[in-house]
Amino acid sequence: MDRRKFIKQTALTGAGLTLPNTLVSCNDNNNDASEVETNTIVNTKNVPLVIATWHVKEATAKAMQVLQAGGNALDAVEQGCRVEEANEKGQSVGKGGLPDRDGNVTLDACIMDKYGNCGSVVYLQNITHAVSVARKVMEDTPHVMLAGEGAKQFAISKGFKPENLLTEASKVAWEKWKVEAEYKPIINIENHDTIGMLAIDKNGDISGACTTSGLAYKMGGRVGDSPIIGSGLFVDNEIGACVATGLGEEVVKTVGSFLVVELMRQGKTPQQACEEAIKRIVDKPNSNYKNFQVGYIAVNKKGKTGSYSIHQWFSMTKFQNGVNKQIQSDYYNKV
Ligand code: SD4
Repeated sequence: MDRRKFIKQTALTGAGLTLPNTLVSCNDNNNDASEVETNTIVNTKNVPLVIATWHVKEATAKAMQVLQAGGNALDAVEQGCRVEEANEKGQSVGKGGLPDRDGNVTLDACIMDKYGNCGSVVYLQNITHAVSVARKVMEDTPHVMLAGEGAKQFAISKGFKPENLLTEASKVAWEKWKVEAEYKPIINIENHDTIGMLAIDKNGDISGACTTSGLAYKMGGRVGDSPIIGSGLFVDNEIGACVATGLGEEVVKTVGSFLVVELMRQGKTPQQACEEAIKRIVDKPNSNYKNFQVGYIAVNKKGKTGSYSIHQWFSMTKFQNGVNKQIQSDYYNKV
């Protein structure tokens, strides 16, 4: 089952399905709930390291290739995310991303380096590699965030080539959706996923990136958590980093990735921090959590990782010590 269908199905039914045998159990998540982290020392045995949301082994392999060649974490996450952006079969990111209700593919992305510098693009159209445009915003402008037509013109001025991102497959899916679609945001009939990636390089420095076409069939102009620093992504090179996936509105409301990093700063392991951040969402008065998915992945300065989601079937891809594997995430809603 593709992950979009899975998220939709999980959101609607909470159904428990058979664990795909390619997945590694969440116990392999290099976490230890009883251990209080000090977070200050890089464990050189654990690095370099790459983790990413969902099953994206080609993307993590590309990022690890950069790190093994002596590249830094920033280059690694950019190159890794570009693999998914260029993948037309992935209907959540870059080229081939599912459009909004009006048929426009609009991209959100951000990137953050070891110094706490960051760059972001929102509502970017016709440019496949949104993550690289975000990096240019970070490095070549005095700003953090560029939106819409301004972001597109900036990208073109930097040599990015405009192209049509709506593939035939995504157009057909959109036209099918339109037959029954109500023109208002009903979250549990929508599909979503994204790629977020975190890396630690051989020097022990951390960077992260996140790129998405956002919610399929979203309202025109809608922007999610993915380009919002602190929500979709946060990196603190002293402590660790976190990246989010799922229903961006709920991540933004709790400033999710910043929250996870701050919880690690207070001594929680990456796993404990992800669990606490998910709990913040589900424990809200009148929380509608049974109808949406949110997942976090996190890494601390020691190279320990964690992942957690509201519903089953969220996973993380992790490349460490020569092994590139998909790890099934533990989750909250076990009823
Ligand atoms: C958004 N968080 O636009 C993104 C989409 C996503 O899994 O991550 N989907 O809300």
